[in-house]
Amino acid sequence: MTVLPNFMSATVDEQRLARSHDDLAAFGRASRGGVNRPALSDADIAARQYLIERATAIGCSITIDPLGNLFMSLAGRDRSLAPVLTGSHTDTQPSGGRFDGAYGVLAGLEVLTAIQHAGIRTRRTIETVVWTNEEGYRFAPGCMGSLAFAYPAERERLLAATDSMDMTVGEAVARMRRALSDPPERPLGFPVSVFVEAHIEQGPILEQTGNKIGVVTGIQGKKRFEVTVIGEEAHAGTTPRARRCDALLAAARMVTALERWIWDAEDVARFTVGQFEVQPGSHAVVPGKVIFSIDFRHPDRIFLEEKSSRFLEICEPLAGGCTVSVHEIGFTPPIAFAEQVPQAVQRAAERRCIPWMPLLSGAGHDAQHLATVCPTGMIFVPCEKGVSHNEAENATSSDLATGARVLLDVLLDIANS
Ligand code: HGY
Ligand code: MN
Ligand code: MN
Repeated sequence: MTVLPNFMSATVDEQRLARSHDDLAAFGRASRGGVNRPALSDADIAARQYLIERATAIGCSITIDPLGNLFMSLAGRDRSLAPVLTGSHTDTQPSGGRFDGAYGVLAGLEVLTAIQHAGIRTRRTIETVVWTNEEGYRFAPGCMGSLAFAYPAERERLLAATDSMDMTVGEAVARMRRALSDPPERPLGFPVSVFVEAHIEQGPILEQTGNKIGVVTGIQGKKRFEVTVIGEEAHAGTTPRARRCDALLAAARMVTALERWIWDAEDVARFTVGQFEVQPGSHAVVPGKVIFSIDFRHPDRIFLEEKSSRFLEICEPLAGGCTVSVHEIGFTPPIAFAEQVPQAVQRAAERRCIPWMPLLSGAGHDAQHLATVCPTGMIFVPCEKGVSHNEAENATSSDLATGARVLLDVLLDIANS
């Protein structure tokens, strides 16, 4: 058994990594070739079972913490040292792709497989983690598992969060544990040496510039809001315009005005109304209530705070007899990764003569919470036309393998430091 790592012997297998993606995409396969795998759903549980079988087959130990974060650990020589973590998420958006999240988990599993096949025993344990509920679609907030890991005091609040069927996270985690035959429990949060997450870029820059590795420097900030407009239900046929308090028309005016308020010539600000609920939702009733979401992102915290501080002031004059409230439901400040990990990623790309560039992440990731408790970084690989959160999301097996090779080198570097 080779004790000291031989960088040449541990090799990422492009075909094996591609097959892993095909296998995982089967859990929650959607009609247009993508994946619909809500957090802790039957499909997500099946995906986790698949990962546990693959990891166990290469000698990993399996543990799950109170938020359902799943750890697949390849033991190092010195268990007293804090482990090196990699990984991402298996839950997806309802019309999600095959790579968002899955790639970070499968690249981590591929790295553990390559190390084990090469007979390498690293100094530190290396663990691939599946963070629970990153997308924040079934339960809010998103990045829930990594948030609890970084801030264990949030445990009870997060376990009490409910989905649209009033099932709590705690109940869903217990259900998942039973289905997975109760793997050993791990405490919530433990010392970590470094966390490195591989992910598709979910944007067009790497593809447009011909670079194959994004050395991620940080993640932009995000504010989330819920806007509620209350008017008066009325008969669609008999109610004169002058007598209407139409919540939908008022909400539509507000969305247009907010978009104009946030608009920036440099196209950096990101303003999205992804949810728009109209009540009672009958064609013959003037809408009495509308609830819509705002997902607002920008690299500059001041811009986020200054622009959003005037959202209510902009909406109220457009209410047309309705009432309006703007409720902030989430804020993740922009973060910059400490130089140690981005530099390690850059060195690994340069050592392999892979074209790379620094990139700020427009998307949120679990790394944003790990960055508050340990040196953290991300490795981006290109995805076709930058399309993501869309069933057409695509990435080539070659690009996925390139990112996994850089991840292998970075993890071996750190695990033997
Ligand atoms: O919304 C995000 O940025 C992440 O993809 N969940
Ligand atoms: Mn993701
Ligand atoms: Mn996503």
